[in-house]
Amino acid sequence: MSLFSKALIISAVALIGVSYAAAPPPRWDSPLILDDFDDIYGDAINRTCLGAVKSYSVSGTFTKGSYGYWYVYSGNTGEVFNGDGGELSSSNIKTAFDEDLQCMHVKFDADPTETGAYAAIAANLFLETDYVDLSKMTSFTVKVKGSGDIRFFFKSKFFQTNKAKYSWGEVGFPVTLTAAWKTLTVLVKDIEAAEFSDAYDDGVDWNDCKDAISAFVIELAGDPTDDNTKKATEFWVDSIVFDGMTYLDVMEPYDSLTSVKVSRANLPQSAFCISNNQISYSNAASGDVNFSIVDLNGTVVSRITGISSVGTHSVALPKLSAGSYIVRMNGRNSSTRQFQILR
Ligand SMILES: [Ca+2]
Repeated sequence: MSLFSKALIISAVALIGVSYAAAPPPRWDSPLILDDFDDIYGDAINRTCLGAVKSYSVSGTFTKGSYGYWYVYSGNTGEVFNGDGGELSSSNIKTAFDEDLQCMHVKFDADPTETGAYAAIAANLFLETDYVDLSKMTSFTVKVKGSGDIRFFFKSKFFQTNKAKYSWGEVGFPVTLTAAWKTLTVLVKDIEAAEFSDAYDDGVDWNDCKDAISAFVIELAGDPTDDNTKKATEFWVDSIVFDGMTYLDVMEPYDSLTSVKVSRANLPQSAFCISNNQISYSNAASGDVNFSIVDLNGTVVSRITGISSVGTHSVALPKLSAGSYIVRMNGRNSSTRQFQILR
């Protein structure tokens, strides 16, 4: 036996030896994730984790409602592209998300001589007309990398109400991107109106806006070291979390929660475990669950329909040839696990 194959078997055994502890059931008091982009294999690719929760609450059973969705806008020479350089629009917003990295990957461009250029990708928290109270938020955290300058900001009722006075400059935080991933946590005290805006001059900040927020936006920002000109920007964004808040804090109507049971497929951190050639999972409420088994070339080698009723279930893994596979649990928010088969 060559050293190589020995090493391969040892590492495979180590992997198989891992017994995944069953994850605790997801709870309404889980951290409030706007989006982790981990459910991008679903057919409602532009929906956010947060939006999925609301659609469940309203109907009492899980539906893919039109809540919490990503969209793009641009103008005055500003443009929005996907990672492959294709122009993004609402009809192809799916391509704004990298399926391998399970994150957003977008490029902005604008004529640097056009001072009014703008380009952005945004998520309504629920609907454009729904204002959400984020007063309890202590900071927001986002994983980000890339090149150029972007700004995260929150669309608020305050700016809508005062649009005659403040035509732009909604409260947010600018970031100069770096090639390596970094986890950025922005304290609410650092969220303020955009520099050079009338709102900035008047000291408008998070406290003015926090109780009525409609959207989270990523926009092309000026280079602070170079006259604030807007240059081509490329970025990857992942795991947008509103720290200090849970799903309980944003559910409406709050009272309906007591009668709503949560399907783990509908919440972030849905989970399952693999052991003894079986996939085990549990449903807190009934709802469709299915699994895809994918080889390392990305080919789906098997699809398994799960049991949809309430309770803990196990489904058998099919016969597979030796190799490495990824199992995806497909619900509103999918999760994945990797495993290896030895023969
Ligand atoms: Ca992700």
